[in-house]
Amino acid sequence: VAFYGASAEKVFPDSFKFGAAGASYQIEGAWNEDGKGPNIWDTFVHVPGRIKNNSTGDIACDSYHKYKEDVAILKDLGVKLYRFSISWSRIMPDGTPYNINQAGIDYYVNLVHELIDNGIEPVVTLYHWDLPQHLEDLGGWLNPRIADYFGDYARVVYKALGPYVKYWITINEPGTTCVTGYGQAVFAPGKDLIGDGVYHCAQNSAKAHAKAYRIYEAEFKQQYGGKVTINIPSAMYYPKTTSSLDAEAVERTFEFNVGLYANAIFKSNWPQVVIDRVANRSKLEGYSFSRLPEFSQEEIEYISGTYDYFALNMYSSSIVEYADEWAISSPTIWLDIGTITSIDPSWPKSASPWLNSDPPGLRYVLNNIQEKYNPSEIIITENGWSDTGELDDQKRITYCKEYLSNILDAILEDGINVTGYTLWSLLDNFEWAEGFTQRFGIIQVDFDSPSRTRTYKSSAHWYKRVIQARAIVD
Ligand code: PNW
Repeated sequence: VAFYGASAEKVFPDSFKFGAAGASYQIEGAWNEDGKGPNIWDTFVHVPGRIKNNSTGDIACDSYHKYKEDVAILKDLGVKLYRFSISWSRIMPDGTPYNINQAGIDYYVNLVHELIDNGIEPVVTLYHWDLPQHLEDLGGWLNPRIADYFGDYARVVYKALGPYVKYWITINEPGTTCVTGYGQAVFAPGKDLIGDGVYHCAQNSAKAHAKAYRIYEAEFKQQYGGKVTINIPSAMYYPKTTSSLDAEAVERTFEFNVGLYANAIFKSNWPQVVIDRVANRSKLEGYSFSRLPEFSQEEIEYISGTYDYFALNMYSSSIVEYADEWAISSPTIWLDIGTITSIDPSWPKSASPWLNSDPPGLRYVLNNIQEKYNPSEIIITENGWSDTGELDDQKRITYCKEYLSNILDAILEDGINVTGYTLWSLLDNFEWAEGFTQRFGIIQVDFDSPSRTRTYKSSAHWYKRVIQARAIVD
């Protein structure tokens, strides 16, 4: 095999595990089978006009029925990690422990056994955006009690899967839920509360995560020895110019997009720049208080330090520029941030408008995260490329090759302890509001065939060779 570019003959250390990822609502289907309750995505997709082509995840990849085939593919690829998420309402139909659906628990226990029997380690996300509808009816992520509900749910899952799972993720990308679901009405639950709901959601996500972490720590850690964290996405943000104003704009962008969800956990409290800017603007807008809710001292201490590793999602980069204070208009997080973002036109474009290829960005982000939060271990829990589903997906191969090469350099040259990579995604799947129009899989799924036939793309054959060589090959 030929080796690739700058990473010629460099191999991934033994501590590094290759993997692949997916999420419950995007792949499982079986939306109303075997006692599963409705969640906010079930509700959202059935409202005409919400999703491209009015597609739904009712069947998706049908992984609820086809998980053994999926695991066989994972085994053939040679991956050692499989990241999947649990559908909360599949095991607790209304989200509360009053009614536990044994069929739902059995599904995940069977999946985990199938993985382990085939030498694949599960990386389990408790929450990947599919909130039980009943809990949304109580206010969802805007209701401070969500932390208690989430804690009860986490305990049920830890009990069922604790012996088999060493890597836990509480919440996938709280920021995407808070901004896109509660701020912009683009994702479920479709709320348009960009000036304040976003911040309540961010606070309740931190509290819920911490509760689930503390429950594991107190009741399961000693026995099972697993690691728990939250999952945080970060793009790379470059300053537009070398001016100090643009440097500050980059810092603000990072703290509002990453720090808003990470700081309380990996450091302490909200980032100061977020506290200051939201307070300032709230005052200008006539509020007698800040739209950013406060944490009590007790909450700050309870949340701080609730991580055992860093789970990073990284796809893309953007260029950030200082923006003059806008005139007072309705409050939004965008005005609180006060920047203009753009992209470098030379970055190759995927099928997703927000996703452009800038491979060195990943190495920068790994260094930023290491510097800012100093985790002892980082797993890249998502990274991948979208197209329209072609089998000969050369652009995906190029993207993954170059991003993996930068991971390798971060490990070998920068000394960052990246221990895993779960490529997004194993299968073409339901891409949220985009339906099936953007495909991320290294395995093609035929959504027109009742059997949801799986076919290897060129990238799957390539990834298999990379895993075998433990090096970046052509
Ligand atoms: C992730 N961004 O979302 C999600 O965790 C997946 O469920 C999703 O399928 C995948 O990425 C692809 O979209 C993201 O704007 C959404 O940087 C947006 C961004 C990043 C990740």
